[in-house]
Amino acid sequence: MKMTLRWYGEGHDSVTLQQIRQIPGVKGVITTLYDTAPGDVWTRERVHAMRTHVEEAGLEVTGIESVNVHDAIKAALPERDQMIENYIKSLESLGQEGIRMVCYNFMPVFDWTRTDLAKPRWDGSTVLAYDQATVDAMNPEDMFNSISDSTNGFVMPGWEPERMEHVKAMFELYRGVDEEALFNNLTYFQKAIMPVCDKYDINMAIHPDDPAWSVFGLPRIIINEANIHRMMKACDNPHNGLTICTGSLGTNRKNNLPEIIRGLKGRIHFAHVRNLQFFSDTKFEEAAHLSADGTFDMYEIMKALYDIGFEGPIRPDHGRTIWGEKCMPGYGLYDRALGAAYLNGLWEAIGKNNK
Ligand code: DNO
Repeated sequence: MKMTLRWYGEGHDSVTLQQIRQIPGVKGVITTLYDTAPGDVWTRERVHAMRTHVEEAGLEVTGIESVNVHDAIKAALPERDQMIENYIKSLESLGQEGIRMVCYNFMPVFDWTRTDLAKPRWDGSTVLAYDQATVDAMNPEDMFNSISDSTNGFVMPGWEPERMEHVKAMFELYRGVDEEALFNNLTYFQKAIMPVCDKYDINMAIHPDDPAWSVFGLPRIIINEANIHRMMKACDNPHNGLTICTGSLGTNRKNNLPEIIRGLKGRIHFAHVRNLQFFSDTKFEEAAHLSADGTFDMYEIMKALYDIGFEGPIRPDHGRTIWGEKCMPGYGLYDRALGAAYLNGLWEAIGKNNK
């Protein structure tokens, strides 16, 4: 595996490349062109500038999170083929610049969903949290307002104000798109982009839905092992792969994370590893990475990745906000650096034990 950190780009992140470079074992960042909208074409010039900027700081661009997918593709609207063509052009620019891992999601309207971005924890830190009962008492606009009011001035990925101004209209787009239709639209998209991925050896890594169930009645499909295998078969190309995100797939406690990993040898192209603490099946908060601090056995998760020969990028996922840091919720430096050190330690121990 290659240890990385997510970085939103100059001017969009409180963390600097210089700080990231000092985290032991981190050689690269997972970044994006944060000011682009879904459907925009990423030009080679812009990708080149991004890559050079990161390399000048002594790091590499190990992958992209995310090249977002336009709603016309997800909902099969008349512009979908045009939007797919634009997506292919963006992949072409990335491929030409030697960037070979792209994370994206196929969630309608919202990306990840949380009900609290700064829930105080017993240890004095604050964390992202989710409670289905709160969601049930809200409408989507309230959800957007509550999220945008508590981001410490940062724009959260997937919650860009321009998109959320049209929440109601966005819901209209998905009227009639059930899980089956969404699944077919995903396969259509994946099949269309595989030739460019084959040409440049780009690994596509779809991100699971977070939480792993329907929110506000919208269909969600990347939620369990059976659906993920179905997706892999429907577009059976090694470049069509998964981001194993323990904190997302793990929201459904029926999902056995190490088992899911073991069943996907060769098709996991990116790993987000973090821990959750549950209060009920639909109420949880994000914990420190340490196994003992939450519900997941991090050793078993890392061991499963090790055993399938995982060589792709991995990153500590959301961290707690600690030590008074002012940062985007979930994306501060301190707790993610602790997470990287811990995951590196597990990996080293598993490797040595295996010899
Ligand atoms: C949240 C992230 C997601 C993820 C996208 C991938 O913090 O894990 O926003 O980046 O779903 O497209």
